[in-house]
Amino acid sequence: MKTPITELLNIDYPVICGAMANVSDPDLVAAVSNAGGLGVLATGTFTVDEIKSRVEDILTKTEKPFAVNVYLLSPHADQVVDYLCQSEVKIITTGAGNPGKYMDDLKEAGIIVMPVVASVAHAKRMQRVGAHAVIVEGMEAGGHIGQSTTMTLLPQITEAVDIPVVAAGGIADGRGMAESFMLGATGIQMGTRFIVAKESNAHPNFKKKVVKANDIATEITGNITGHPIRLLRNPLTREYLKIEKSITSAEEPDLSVLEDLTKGSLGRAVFDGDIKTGSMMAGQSAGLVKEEQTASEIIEEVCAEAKDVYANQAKYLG
Ligand code: TUI
Repeated sequence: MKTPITELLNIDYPVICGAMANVSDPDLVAAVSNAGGLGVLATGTFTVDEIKSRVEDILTKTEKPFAVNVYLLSPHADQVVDYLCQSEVKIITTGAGNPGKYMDDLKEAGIIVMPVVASVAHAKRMQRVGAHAVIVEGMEAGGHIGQSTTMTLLPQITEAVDIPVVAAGGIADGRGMAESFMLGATGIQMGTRFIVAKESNAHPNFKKKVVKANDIATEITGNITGHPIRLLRNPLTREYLKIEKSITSAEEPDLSVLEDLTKGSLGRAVFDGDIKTGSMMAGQSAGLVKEEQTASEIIEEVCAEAKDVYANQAKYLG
């Protein structure tokens, strides 16, 4: 497939695997890139050394283009960007903030920058400061989210900017891909579907929960913190939401109880398979994910289905 996104990134399919904390490690990144999509390393709050060793690992596993995500709420974000500017990494995505102050350095280093945006204003600002493309993420996505849905936000942003747009949030199959293209995107980013990729190191218990999830399996926690997070419902989210509700009306809410509850919870879900007290970040599209497949099978199936859907549905509009 050839689109402005495949041309920009020099990849075969306009499919990006969203950076998922602890899940998007070198094996998954390389598998997605080797399959012709774009693998993206999640770096969360990793130090530069932790990122460097992973980048070196990826370079031994693929010669195809891959990206590194910069989590802008990380205390190490400044050092991470400094490192990336003098590394072999040629593409980055950013999340959970505004990468504006880094743009000059990144562009000078010849790096392709694709910020994740969750509003029209942010998308326009990113175009103005020189982003090569934007990834528009609706609140159907897993993890840290904005407020608008993909279906409403995407056409407003494709109308507002001239740079290529990638759609994210709520997409897990070819129907979502076809819909995204109809709304003006020329690439898609999926996370949840890749949690269950064979090459993903998510614990089998976590993968099983994704496959079993239905349409109402996720919750949004953390509104009180200003950083809402979508994840699969379990005893942890029930307890979190109970506490959140009880302290929401407090004049000076004590967030430390919530911090204690979630400390280490991401690792408990992904590495230990603790589906009761672990944070299983996943999007609403979990209800669409049916089975474990290789990254290559996922990418080829989604692209083939998108073409099929288009061929079959377009006749009603013609
Ligand atoms: O970054 C994400 N999702 C994430 S990052 C993450 S790592 C984590 N680990 C442990 C605990 C908590 C988080 C988990 N999920 N998605 C990209 C994204 N960015 N979604 C929304 C945004 C966003 C939101 C507001 C981007 C910019 C923004 O504001 C910019 C501005 O200037 O207003």
